[in-house]
Amino acid sequence: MTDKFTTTNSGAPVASDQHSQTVGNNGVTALTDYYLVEKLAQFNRERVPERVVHAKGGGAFGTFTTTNPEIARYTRAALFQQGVQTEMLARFSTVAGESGSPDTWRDPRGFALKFYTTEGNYDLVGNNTPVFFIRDGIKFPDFIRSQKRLPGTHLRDNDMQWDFWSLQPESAHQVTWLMGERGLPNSWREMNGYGSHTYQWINAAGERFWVKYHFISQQGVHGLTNDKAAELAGSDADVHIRDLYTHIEDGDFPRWTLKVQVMPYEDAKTYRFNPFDLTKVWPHADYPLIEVGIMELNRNPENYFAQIEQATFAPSNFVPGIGASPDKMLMARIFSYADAHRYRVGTNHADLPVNQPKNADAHGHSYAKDGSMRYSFASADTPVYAPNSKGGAHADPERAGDAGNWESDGTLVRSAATLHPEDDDFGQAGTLYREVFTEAQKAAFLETITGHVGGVKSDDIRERAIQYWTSVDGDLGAALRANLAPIAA
Ligand code: HDE
Repeated sequence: MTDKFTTTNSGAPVASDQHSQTVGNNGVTALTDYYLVEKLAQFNRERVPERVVHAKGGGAFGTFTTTNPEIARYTRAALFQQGVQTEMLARFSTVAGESGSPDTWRDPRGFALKFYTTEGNYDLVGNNTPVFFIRDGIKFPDFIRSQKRLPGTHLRDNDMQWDFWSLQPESAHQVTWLMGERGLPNSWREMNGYGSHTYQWINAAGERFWVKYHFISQQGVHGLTNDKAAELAGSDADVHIRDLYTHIEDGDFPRWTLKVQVMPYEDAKTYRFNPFDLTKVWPHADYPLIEVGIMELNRNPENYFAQIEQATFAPSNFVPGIGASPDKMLMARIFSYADAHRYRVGTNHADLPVNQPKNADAHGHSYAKDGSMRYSFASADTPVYAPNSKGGAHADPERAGDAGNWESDGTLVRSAATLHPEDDDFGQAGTLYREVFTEAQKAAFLETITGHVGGVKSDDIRERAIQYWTSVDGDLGAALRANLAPIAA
């Protein structure tokens, strides 16, 4: 027997973990057996609601080190100054599957990063693809529901997915990424990460730039075949969680090189397509990649629930020198994530150790107080209001920087107007298929979409899906139609 003794949640010694307290062992159980009650009640409350998207995932801690002195030209953000090393947390995830679903379902992968910087936490919540399915956040609930389960049967459904996608042609670029090898990464270590949105950087002189983030895997980018992914979904549903954990355990730390594309502020006004359109990439020929530094994951979580399940990442967590852009999707996310966290984890989610800022400023200098489960607090003589004459913390526009301010005018509209010559839905999807995919990847791609569209029962939706791919590339659409002819017959 060890010299460690079981206690109740309130620290009192426990008489037994094996036997409830009963009258003469005849089954009449005494309610005074407080430990029995506590143990069963606690068990009923062990779960917080899973994430409504990205429920299945895993992650690790690590560091980000800025190596390029040139980056200070574009941003004053402390973490992007040369030589600065910042502790961080990364969480990788699938999108549509519930928290018990297989790691190897075809899906984009979440690539969520939290940097514990000296100026507060900076969260960059991206995916392993540089674009997204929609360009207006108002459609997000609809999009996600079309990828999940039918209300009646509770089954996922290809008709629902292709009905939505074929009626939302803006999805074509992302669906082309999804049906290619990025949709089935071999492991989280072997995939790139992207901020996806255009963000704003502001340097020490107050000059603004637009940027896009690329985290390039130093392990390469490798995908699974449909067959291998299906096999693993059955034989090892947690293969990606296991892969990341064991590589870090073995000291084989995965690394990514962060590179950015930088667009001068004024270029956005005349660029040939909307540079804030989340369904578009910026051709590297227009804005080449500039190396920033190295991300390394080198420490596993000690407790999955406390440090990964309760981790809360929010695109609204900016730091001085980094801000938003006029991207409708980013705007919607700025509201949605912190709202999700207050609901899912609790009012004081940011007070949990994994989410708490590490910079000295943060402790006792926020005027947030009380609320459910709060346990950190400022000293009794710290004022709880501002302004005050008691030496309490005060706001400072210079420290905060004026990130997020940019010139904007025009009337309030509800519109998807295409204001730039190349604001279209299929162009970049066709370029990706024709110019980036190898011949082998094109063949695998046709096989995948044949299988996926082949699973559509409705002739009308299947025809729309064939039209969708024909709009991406005529030859691809013709080959798909030929493959599906037996079904249509
Ligand atoms: Fe998310 N997304 N999202 N998303 N998302 C969430 O926040 C949302 C979008 C992404 O590992 C939720 O904590 C809206 C794009 C990741 O904890 C929720 C819109 C991109 C994660 C939410 C989007 C993402 C989430 C669900 C359309 C890539 C997991 C639970 C405007 C650039 C983060 C939660 C983690 C999670 C809202 C679209 C990536 C519901 C409203 C685009 C990686 O708040």
